[in-house]
Amino acid sequence: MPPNTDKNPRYCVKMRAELAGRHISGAEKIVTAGAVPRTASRLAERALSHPKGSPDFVNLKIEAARDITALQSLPVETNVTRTAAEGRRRAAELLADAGISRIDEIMSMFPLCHGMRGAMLLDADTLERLEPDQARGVRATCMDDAESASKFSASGKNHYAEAIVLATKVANAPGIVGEICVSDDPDYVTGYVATRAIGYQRITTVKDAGDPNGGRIFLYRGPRERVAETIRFLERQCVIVEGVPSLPGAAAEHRFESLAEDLRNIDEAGLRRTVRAIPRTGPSGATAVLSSNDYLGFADGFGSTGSRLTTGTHPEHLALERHIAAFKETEAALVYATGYMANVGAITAIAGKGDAIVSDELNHASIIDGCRLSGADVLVYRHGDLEDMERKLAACREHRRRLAVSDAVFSMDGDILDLPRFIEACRRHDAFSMIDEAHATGVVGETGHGLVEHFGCAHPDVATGTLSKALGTEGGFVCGSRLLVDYLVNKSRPFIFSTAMSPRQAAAADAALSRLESEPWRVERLRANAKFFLAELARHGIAARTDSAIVPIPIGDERKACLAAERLLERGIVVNAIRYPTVARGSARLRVALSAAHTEETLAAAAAAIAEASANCKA
Ligand code: WAQ
Ligand code: MG
Repeated sequence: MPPNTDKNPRYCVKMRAELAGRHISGAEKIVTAGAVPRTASRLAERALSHPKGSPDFVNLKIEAARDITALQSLPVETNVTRTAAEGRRRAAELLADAGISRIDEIMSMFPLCHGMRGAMLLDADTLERLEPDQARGVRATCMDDAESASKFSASGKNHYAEAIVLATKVANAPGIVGEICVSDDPDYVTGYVATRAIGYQRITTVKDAGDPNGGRIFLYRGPRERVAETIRFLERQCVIVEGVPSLPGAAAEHRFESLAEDLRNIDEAGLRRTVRAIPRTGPSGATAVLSSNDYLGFADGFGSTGSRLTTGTHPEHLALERHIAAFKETEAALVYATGYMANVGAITAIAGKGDAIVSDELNHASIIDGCRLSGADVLVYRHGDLEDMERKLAACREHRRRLAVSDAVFSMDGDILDLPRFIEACRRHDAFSMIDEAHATGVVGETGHGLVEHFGCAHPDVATGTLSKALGTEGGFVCGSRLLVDYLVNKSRPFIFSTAMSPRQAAAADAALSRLESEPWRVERLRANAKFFLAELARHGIAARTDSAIVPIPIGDERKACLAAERLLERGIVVNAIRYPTVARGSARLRVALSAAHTEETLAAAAAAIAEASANCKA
C-alpha cells in the first residue's frame, strides 16, 4: 500500500449488521481512498449474504484514518489440547510465565462476558473491572492486516487472521499485559492467550463443544488515571499489522483456499454438513430416534446404527477423534471404518478430474485405488526418488490442484520417507502433501508419534493412519487442519456413505491410544527388538535392514520364497512370503514384522531358522 499522505489519504471502512436486534456480522478494513468504494461494496455484500439470514440493518461507516501505526504481528504458536480442562491449564501456565496469576479466577469470569460486544478490561492483579460501560465492554477497532487486500477477496472472513490482528493491537496497547480469548461460538472450541512476551498462543480446545460462553478479557496493569489512554488507543488508534502469518493448513495458504471455496459454495447452497452426536436423552427422557437403520432393534450397544452424518456419530467417535488429533498434534482428525477407506476417502475428496496426483511407485494398494477412483491424472515416481517427484509436480503446474502422496513407512521394505524434503518439495509446487502412517504410528519416533516426531519437522497437510496395526483394534483416520476435516466431512464419500464404526470399537481404540501414551517403553522395546533381530540375522550371514518394525528378507524367486515360508511354518514360525503382484516379479521375499511382545529367545530362534530355510531354498 502506498504511504498515507494528504494526496492519497486512507480510510477505515467498517461494517456491522444486525438481525432481530442481534449482531450477526462485522468487519473493518483500512484502505486507500481509491479502494473505498470497492471495499464498501464487498463488505455490504458480505453483510447481506450472511448464513444467519438477511440483516434488518447494515451500518457502513467510512472514516479518515489520519494517524496510522504499523505493528509487527505477534508470532503464533499452536498448543494442541484435548479437553477444556487441559486447555485452561495450558492457558494458566502460559500466562504465569508472563507474570499473570489468578488465572482460574479470571477464567471463571467468562460467563459475565455474555452478550458483550467488546472485551472486559480487568486490573490484572486486583481483578477489578475497569470498563466504563460494562454491558458493552471495550472494543478494539481501527485495525487491519497489511495484506488483507489479498486475503480479503479470496477468502471472505478469516477468523484466525482477524484474531491475530486484534491480539497484536491489544498486546501493544499501553498498560495491557495480556489477553485471553474464548470464542462465543458454541461449536468453535479454540481460543488463545496473548502477550507481547509469549506472542499469540492458540489453544485448540479451551471449552467444551456446545458451551456458548466466551468473550475477551484484556488485562491492565498501571495507574487508574491512565486507563482512559489505554481505551483511547484500543478504540481510536489506527493500526496496521504487518507479517500476519498464515496458519498451516488454513485457507490463506493458496492450495487450501480452493478447499475453503468449495466449502463456501456448499454452505451458500444450504448443503453444509457437520458431524454431531445424536442426543441419547431428550428433554422428556429418551430421544425418539426415527432415522436410524436399526430396523429390528438389534443394534443397542454395539452397532452405530447409521452413517456419521445421520445417526451414527456417538460421543465415543468424537472423543477418539479429539484424542487422535492431540496425539498427532494436528487441529482435527476424522475416523473411518478402515485404513483403506481413510486413504481412498482423503485422496478422492481432495483430487478429481482436472487435478494431478504424484504417487510413489511402492505406495500401498489403498493409495493406488484412491488415485484410480479420483479421476485425477496420476503420475507415478520412482520409489523414494524425490527429485523425480519434483519433476512430475513441475509438469503439473497447469492442473487445478496437485497432491503428492507417499507411504510414511513402506509396507514391504520397511524403509521410511524423507518427510522434511517431501514437504519442502510440495510447498515449492503448491501441492498438498499426504502421508500414510499405517506402519509408522506407534513405531516410528521416540514415543511412536510417527514421522513428524522422528524428523522433528513440519506436519504434512494430510496424514492418514490405521487403528488396526500398532493400536491393535480396527479403523482408520485422517488428520490435519480443521478446514481439511470440515472439507472431508462434506466431500469424502467413504466417510459419508458408510456406516460409522461401532462406538465400542471407537472406545477400544481410544483406550489403546491412551495405553500407547502411558507405556512408551513398548515403542522402545520394539526398537530394541529390531536391533537385536538384525544383529542375529547378521550373525547367520543375512544382511537385512529396516527403519521400522518391518524386516524384508530377500529371496527373489517366487516359488523359493513360498517354500522357505512352508519350511518355517513346519517349525512353528509364521513368516509370510510376499510375491508378485504385491511386490515386483522376481523380488519375492520373506516379510518379518516385529513386535514389542516378542522375546529375545523367540527372535534368536527365528533368525536361525530363517537363515537355514532361506539357504536351503536358495541352493
Ligand atoms: N474488541 C474487543 N472484544 C471483542 C472484539 C473487539 N473488536 N470483537 C469481539 N470481541 C469479544 C466479544 O465479546 C465476542 O463475544 C468475543 O470477543 C469473541 O469474539 O483459530 O472468533 O469474534 O486462532 O467470536 C479465536 C481463535 C477466535 C482463532 C475468536 O472471537 C484461532 C473469535 P469472536
Ligand atoms: Mg463469535
